[in-house]
Amino acid sequence: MFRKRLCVISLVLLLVLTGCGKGGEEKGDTRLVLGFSQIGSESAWRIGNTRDIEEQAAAYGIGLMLENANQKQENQIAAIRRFIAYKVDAIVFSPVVEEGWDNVLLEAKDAGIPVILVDRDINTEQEGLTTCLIGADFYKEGVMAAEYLIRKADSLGLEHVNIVEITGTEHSTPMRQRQAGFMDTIAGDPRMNVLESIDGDFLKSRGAECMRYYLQKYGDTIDIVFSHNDEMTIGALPEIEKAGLVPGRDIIIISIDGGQEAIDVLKEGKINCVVECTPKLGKELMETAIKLKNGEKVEPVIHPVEQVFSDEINVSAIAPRGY
Ligand code: GZL
Repeated sequence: MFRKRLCVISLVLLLVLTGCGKGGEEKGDTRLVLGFSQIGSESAWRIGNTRDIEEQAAAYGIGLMLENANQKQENQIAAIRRFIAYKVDAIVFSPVVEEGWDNVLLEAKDAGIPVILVDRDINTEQEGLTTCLIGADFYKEGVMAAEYLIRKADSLGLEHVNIVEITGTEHSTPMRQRQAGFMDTIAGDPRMNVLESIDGDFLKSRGAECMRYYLQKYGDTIDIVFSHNDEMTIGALPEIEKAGLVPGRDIIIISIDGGQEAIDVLKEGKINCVVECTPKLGKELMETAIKLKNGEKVEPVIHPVEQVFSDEINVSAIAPRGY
């Protein structure tokens, strides 16, 4: 307990001395200060998202107290409580899962601190606990993935399509919405048959495990892999090759995120479709935080425009992705 208290005291001193906490105001530092609880570092997407937010905060001259939760909701809740104690101008977080936020966000509301959701959403009983959400339309990403699959089945003349799904973190917004968009879109197509769906937690290692399980159970009857992020997709590819199958030809691979590594294997023909989910949300976040500080109205939901990269286009022309 002592060590923990000493740690918090040293952190507070660091923040005051660097002007990160509101204690910096006594020195005339009127910079906006944001408290940001980031989910973790589980994927290239997440790392790119963190980097972009840090770069944009520096570009806008906004103070950023960044805490990495290492995929744990309890770490995010503790971080939000620290941000409340430091009286930051706004709390920003990407919720690892959708439920379990009501109490801590009520504390933020009682403290008069606005909460901005970045990337993912929450599901609460209470109204008005957050000010806005800046993040992708995950349902639409699932729809775009399924629309590609329908076009691919048409072009290949497939009459029966066996699909395995590797989902993102259970109870998270991207997992729920990507799955809903995909399944709703194929629901009316009698060719489509979902063999099974397993949680890969957005991790490369879990993507490999899920694919190994699927190949042992279904072998070469699998026609399609629908993977909720590039990390899990990249993890799955060697398992397909070890089984003597050619990814991108024997099994059609559909992924989401659009990071450089996935685009590179798309160019090699090992995957067939990557739906973009941009991690570059920092500029919108900073502009929204400034509007809130100035008492201006902000949009409740801000979705970036996203595209689909696939073997239907000239993939060699895809510019460097930056994440
Ligand atoms: C999507 C984001 C997801 C990415 C994964 O906006 O929440 O979490 O798709 C990341 O790569 O881990």
